Amino acid sequence: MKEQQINQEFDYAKARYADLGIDVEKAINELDKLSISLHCWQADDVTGFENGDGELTGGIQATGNYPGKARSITELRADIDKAMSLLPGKHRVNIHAFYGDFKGESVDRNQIEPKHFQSWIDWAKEKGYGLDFNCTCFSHEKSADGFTLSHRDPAIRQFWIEHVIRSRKIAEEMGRQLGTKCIHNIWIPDGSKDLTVDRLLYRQNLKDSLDKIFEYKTNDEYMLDSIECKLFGIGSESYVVGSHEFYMGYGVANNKMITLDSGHFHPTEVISDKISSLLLFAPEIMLHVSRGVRWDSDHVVILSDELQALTQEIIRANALDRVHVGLDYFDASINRIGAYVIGVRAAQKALLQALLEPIAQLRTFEANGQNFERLALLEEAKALPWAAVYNKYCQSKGVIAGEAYITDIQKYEVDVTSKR
Ligand code: RNT
Ligand code: ZN
Repeated sequence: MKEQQINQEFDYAKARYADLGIDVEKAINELDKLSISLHCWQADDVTGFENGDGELTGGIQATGNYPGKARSITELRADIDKAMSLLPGKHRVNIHAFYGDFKGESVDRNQIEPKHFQSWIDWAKEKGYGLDFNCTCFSHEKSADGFTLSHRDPAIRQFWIEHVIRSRKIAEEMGRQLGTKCIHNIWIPDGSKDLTVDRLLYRQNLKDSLDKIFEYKTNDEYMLDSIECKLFGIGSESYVVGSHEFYMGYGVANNKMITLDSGHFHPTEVISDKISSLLLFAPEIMLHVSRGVRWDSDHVVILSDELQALTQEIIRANALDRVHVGLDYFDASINRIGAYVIGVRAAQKALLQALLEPIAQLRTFEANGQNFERLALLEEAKALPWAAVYNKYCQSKGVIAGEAYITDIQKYEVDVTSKR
């Protein structure tokens, strides 16, 4: 888009929003403060950088074989830098424990230390990114039978307890060095394919393991703990130990942040409506924004009705400081850098639309019982010129506005990823 055109459209949008009493510049400033956490695992189809065959297990699947995936830390960082260059604002990178910089050494999960992540911290510091972190309780021989922290064998549970405590220490160090709180998320694959009779036993084990994990106290100036539930996975269709009720109960009882992943509920169940309930009982919420197509398929996030509902709920609840937006999907069938940019831009557009909502008028209609008026204004708001505001935001940050980023990613593909 030409600069002049962006400016003209923005001026028109500004006047149009002013009619409704909305200050577009204020909305841009708010949006600019919102960091989105980019999951590192989109760049290499959740492979990680441990020695070994790197087979993905745990009931999650990346399908597709689009050429050019990142094969090393250097390539992965370059790809994330490329994606970041096409995103206005300051963002975060969400790293999994098996992406450590092990320098060819064989380091088992119960041996990881902050030093294995120092080069990530240095890179993040240099680029101005925040970091978030995750323990990796899948793609490992000690998770091969589908159980980790809830395993029947206390020695296996202990192995994973050690891994998660070490991961939390790494998160703490990331937050300390970068001066921005690192969120450590626990997601485990535990569950079974078929009917399970000792459901209570595994859940007791998981509760006990979590209690031991959280006995190690971290500094909450540097890191925060979050726990992520799931409905089912491939190979854990009949029973998942860490269900929604399990983690909601655990989180509320122990004051832990709860991660809501859009793909982790029944197909017609949405996480947008969970925000205003959880905010009353959990300290904070982490989002794994994803797009399930018929199942938890982890498709690239797009500007869907549910994404808009999600961001509206955050803004309407005035909860920007308590809800952390992260992405979680892995599509190996399209250009992976493009997948990042589509997802983050969609999340930003949804947040901007929500920030530009004529909320005062909508609330008045609702309070007066004027439900036709409320619905009509919600419909009109969808077509307000928010895209012109987003383009202006991109331009003001020196980032390509509109569809021209497609060509830029194509160029990176020709110059870089196609040569891998
Ligand atoms: C799996 C969970 C989990 C993972 C990442 C890799 O269903 O969504 O968050 O996607 O930890
Ligand atoms: Zn997730």
